[in-house]
Amino acid sequence: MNELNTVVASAQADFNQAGTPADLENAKASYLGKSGRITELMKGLAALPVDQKKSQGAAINLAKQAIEAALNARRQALADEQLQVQLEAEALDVTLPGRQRGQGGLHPVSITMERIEAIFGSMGFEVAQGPEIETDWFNFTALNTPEDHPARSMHDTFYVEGGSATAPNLLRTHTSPMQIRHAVQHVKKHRAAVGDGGDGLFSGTMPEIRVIAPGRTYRVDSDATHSPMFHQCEGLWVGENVSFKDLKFVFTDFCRIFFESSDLMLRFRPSFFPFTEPSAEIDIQFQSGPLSGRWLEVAGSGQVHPNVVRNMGLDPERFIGFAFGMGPDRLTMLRYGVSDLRLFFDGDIRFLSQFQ
Ligand code: 2NL
Repeated sequence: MNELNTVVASAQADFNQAGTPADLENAKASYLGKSGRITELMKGLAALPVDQKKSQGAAINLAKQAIEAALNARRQALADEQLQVQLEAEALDVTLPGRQRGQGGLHPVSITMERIEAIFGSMGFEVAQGPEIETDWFNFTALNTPEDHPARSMHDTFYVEGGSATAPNLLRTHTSPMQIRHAVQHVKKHRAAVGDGGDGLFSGTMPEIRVIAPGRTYRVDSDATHSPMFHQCEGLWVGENVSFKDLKFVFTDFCRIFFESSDLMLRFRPSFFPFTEPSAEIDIQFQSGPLSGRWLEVAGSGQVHPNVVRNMGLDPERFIGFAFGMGPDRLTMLRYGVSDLRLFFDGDIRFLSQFQ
């Protein structure tokens, strides 16, 4: 009896000493294994007389159960300990703030484009958008550009596949071709609506054409103030009685709203473009702020050339109007005081995020 108590006490002590499940299983073997203490005691029963066999057998069984109970308790304790360590290692601080998704925003030139569209929209202008790959006809010929004009040279224009050998397709160098497309459609739709089947120049009555064409344009040019891809926004207003006075009013109003400056001055300086006659560069002058007092060129403009009116399908004896073209990239530089155009196209988030 005494010996059994000692064995149980010794097993409990060994089990409690075991620091890992592997140690514990080793300790178990020396009591319950093939040649463990309990197993050896069981084997010894065979040599005892029958009357002692029964009582001694029951006593060994009790000891064995006590050892198994101690073993299971220690197994559980080790498992609990291990779980505790794991929980501590994988602890989450649920009070930390969540990770935020970075907030996106509009590119500064897109902000300018949206402002331009909203301002001209409020003056009754439609917005026309169309192909960046153009034909020679829409980009040059329809706009009264002479065959030998330098803008047509390979040094200035990106030519692409398609079109004819003498008039290859190209990346549009301005957004005027879109205005020609819009005007031609406008005239066609109107003639169909009023049942006019004629195919000559139109000289009836028709709602005015009032449209802007914003978008990407391309020229072979690259330095601090020129990018091979840049933006343009052109405007066109054609009707029976639209004059230079209307151009001055519309563009002055636009500039004062765009630059949020009611005392902004404008100057129309004589110039030349193949598609307008007469033509004028438009300069602006701020009356306050860092650019105040300097004349800054912001757009080209003029009365639409009769040949261009004709290419819209309209009789120039009846229809007249004005057009203008401006660079939203440059307008953005002026509005925010940016000195290098290339910053807009480098995609550096440190620069771009300043406009949000
Ligand atoms: C400039 C010059 C200009 C036009 C663009 C135009 C369009 C049609 C008919 C006639 Cl459909 N003209 N556009 C007219 C004058 C100047 O732009 O320096 N742009 C940045």
